[in-house]
Amino acid sequence: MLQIRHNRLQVLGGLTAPSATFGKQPMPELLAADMPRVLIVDDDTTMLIALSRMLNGRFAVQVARTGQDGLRLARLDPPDLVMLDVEMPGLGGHEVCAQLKQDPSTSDVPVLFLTANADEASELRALDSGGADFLAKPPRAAIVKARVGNLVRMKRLADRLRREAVTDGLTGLANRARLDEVLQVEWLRTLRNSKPLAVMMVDVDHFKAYNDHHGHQAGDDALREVAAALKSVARRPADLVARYGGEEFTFVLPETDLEGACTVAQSVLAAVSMAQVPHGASSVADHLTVSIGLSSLNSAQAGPALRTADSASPPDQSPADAAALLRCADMALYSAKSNGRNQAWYKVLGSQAAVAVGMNTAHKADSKPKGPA
Ligand code: GH3
Ligand code: MG
Ligand code: MG
Ligand code: MG
Repeated sequence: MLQIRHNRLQVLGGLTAPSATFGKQPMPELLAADMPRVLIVDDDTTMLIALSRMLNGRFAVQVARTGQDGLRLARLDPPDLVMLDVEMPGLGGHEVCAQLKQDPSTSDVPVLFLTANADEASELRALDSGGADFLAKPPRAAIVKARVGNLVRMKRLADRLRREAVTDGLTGLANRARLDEVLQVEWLRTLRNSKPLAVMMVDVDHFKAYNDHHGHQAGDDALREVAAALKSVARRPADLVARYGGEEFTFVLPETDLEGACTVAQSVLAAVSMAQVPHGASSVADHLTVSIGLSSLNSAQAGPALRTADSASPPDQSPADAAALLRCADMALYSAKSNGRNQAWYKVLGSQAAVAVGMNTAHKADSKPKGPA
């Protein structure tokens, strides 16, 4: 039933389920999607079996017999908890824990130490090396379940808080804090790798009028629809679409040149139009539309652009930076608005003027613009 291969064994879903044994067909999809995952690392196979049995049913258990294998498995797919034997030949538990804590991909995974040496000094050392808790061998089932349960609950809560800290509550898109962080990272990466970077500001047209006409609740629903349409366009893994604030959204498109960004902008105009969210008070169309301003930084421009403030902005002595790229996109957005909305304009960082990307696609034939552009 339990097979050991290459000095490690892997148990998915518990030791007693035949489908869960390593070497047969492991079927992760059979696991409850949110079953907490526990990785046990111990050189003693009897201990691995005993601990796995204790956790079976409530946790998806994976095991490793060496510190090296434990580290490798943890990095491959970080679990919710690592149970770590202190005394192992080769890489010992303290060293494994220290390495897990140094690696950003595993640093948030709590470590529960197991040791036969339950004295004060070894308990302190375990905690000093970054361990979250400590269990004396031989382990007792009730205590193991309680400690593992507590640590996993805290880990999941911390994960949720981390997720919520970077997510916009209304739309589920990345929030402003996440946008700032990603933009800064991508800006620096662009300068380092000499790859282009594009950003795009997307602003819903006549949204105040939408709220006034359809109600604030419908306004919230409409923003969710727009967010879904934008999300469907940002397809590359590195693309980010965030809610900048209110009815404004921002795309960060790494390794995307001006031409690529213009294509994305046209897809955004089309996707929002196709969502066909009725807008009973727009001068532009009978459905919700957006205006877009985009800007790009090409690798060849990275040098000069870094030294020159945007030439069209008011006198500004500060060097160009990621924020300057956003400001530049915002100026292009202003042009898109003042030229009739439901269109995209671009402005290259350091250039004088914005240029139209797309044509108006859905003007109401009989409508006059309402209010100032
Ligand atoms: P323009 O075409 O020039 O962009 O006009 P606009 O009416 O869209 O722009 P304005 O800045 O005048 O108004 C933005 C509106 O967006 C006003 C505000 O009430 C609404 N808004 C911002 N955030 C939310 C939100 O979370 N929910 C709802 N329902 N409305 C919001
Ligand atoms: Mg041992
Ligand atoms: Mg706005
Ligand atoms: Mg608006």
